[in-house]
Amino acid sequence: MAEIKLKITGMTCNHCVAHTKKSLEAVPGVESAEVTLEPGAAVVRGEADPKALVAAVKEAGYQAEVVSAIA
Ligand SMILES: [Cu+2]
Repeated sequence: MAEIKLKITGMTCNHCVAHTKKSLEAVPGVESAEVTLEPGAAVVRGEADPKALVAAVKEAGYQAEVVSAIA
């Protein structure tokens, strides 16, 4: 299973964290997503397209960039 790490900016509270987690877990292929506020980051497990993950975070109202993607 692949593990993709994202840097996320724009989250300010635990509501943002929950919103981001929900958005990531809605992306096809995602098994689980762990999101932290400080530092703003996510670890996504599954077989998702990293670009789709970034797009989902943007759609939720935050900014994301891929830090690493381990197949
Ligand atoms: Cu918030």
